[in-house]
Amino acid sequence: MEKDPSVSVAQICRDTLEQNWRDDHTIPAGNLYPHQWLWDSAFIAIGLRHIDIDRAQTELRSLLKGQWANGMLPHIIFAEHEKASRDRYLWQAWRNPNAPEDVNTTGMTQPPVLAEAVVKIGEKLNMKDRRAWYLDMYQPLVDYHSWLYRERDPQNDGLALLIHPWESGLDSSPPWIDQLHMHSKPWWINLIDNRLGHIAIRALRRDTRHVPPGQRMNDIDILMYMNVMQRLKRKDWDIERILARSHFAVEDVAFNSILLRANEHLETIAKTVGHELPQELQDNIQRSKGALEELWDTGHEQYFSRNALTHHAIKEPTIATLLPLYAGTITKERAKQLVQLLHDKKQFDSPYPVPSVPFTSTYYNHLSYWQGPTWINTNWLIADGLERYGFKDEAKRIRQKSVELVAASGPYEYFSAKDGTPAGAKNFSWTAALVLDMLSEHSLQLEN
Ligand code: 2M8
Repeated sequence: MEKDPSVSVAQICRDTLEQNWRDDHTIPAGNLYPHQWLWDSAFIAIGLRHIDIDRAQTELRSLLKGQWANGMLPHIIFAEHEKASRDRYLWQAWRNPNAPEDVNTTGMTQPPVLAEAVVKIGEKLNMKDRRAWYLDMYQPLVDYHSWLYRERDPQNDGLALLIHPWESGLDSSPPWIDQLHMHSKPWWINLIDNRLGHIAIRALRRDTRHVPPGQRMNDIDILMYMNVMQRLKRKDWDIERILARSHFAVEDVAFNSILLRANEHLETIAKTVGHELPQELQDNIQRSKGALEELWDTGHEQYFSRNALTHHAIKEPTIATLLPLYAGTITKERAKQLVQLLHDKKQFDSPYPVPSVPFTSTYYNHLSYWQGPTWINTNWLIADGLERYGFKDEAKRIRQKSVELVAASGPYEYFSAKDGTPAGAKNFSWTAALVLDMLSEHSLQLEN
């Protein structure tokens, strides 16, 4: 009998998820990412549901341990072992009275993919179990989405703002680097931007011990990220104090696209369990439905994130412009315009779609973190959106190529969009989980 190569890809993905499992959750990758990340766990649960539905549910329930009293779901729940103490201490979430007492977390969030994962698991359950599952997750989700609007949309414009690039999940994406250099560059950075300074920063970095430095953020940018984080910490992670004197807040296209889709899932969950969402949340959800249009740039014919305080567009093109497809709230006309970008060889069309920035971007580098490579999670989101807008061939190609990348090299963190070179962390959990999902849901065939 001929060997079916897709079987072995699935097995490699399952092994990765097994290897990265820790008691009640999955770490993104050994060494580089030893804690639990919010949107990673959501993507991971989407894949885990094909292997073990209980484990997928445990993965998501474990996120709730970290939920703050104000509803925020933090972007990381820190591991409790000794080796993680430096990270816990660096963040000091305990300075804020809303932080949970018995677990250590960061003081900021990440894209709200949770409702998507809850629904995807629900789809695998019979109606009685689905209702029970949704009931468990309903109030934490309501609290989280209510927090997003209450604390992160102070202008009531329907777009949530982010206070640190790490909240976007697309950490080093050009709009964030642009804003960082424009509004958050401390005076002393130029003084240490020299050989000795770099040696000192490198000695403190843990990530570049595990991944070649050229595939991670550069030393100065990462130092500036840490500096912004320290400033937020000094304000005790209190949003009013943070925003009172900040110039560094962004209404991010990708994050808001994900929030819009998550709202729709939350409505489904509420309907299934027979609950009415709180009126204020319903109003916010309603208001945010058309808000992405605020971020559309006529002239560049694409979406841009914008500075949340000045409302100036940050005109750095990135993959985020395609995420409104996933939101599902844009018109068919807009969706067609985005598909044109996807077909444009100078922009996003590539042998291994979808590059995290278009080829025309001045930031483009084929292996540099969120500034060029293809990531499987953004592929999953874009393909899901394309399919719902009826662009089935485009969706299929993205999934097919994603699976091929992993079949050729294993579940790496990211890959060159030009030649498929694997990069970043090995045995990366969301890559494994989402490829499993693509294989299970879309009956893809691997060529040869
Ligand atoms: C990356 O972000 C973390 C900080 O949160 C890091 O660079 O150390 C991003 O790719 C982020 O999206 C992801 O959730 C995280 C863990 O995989 O790694």
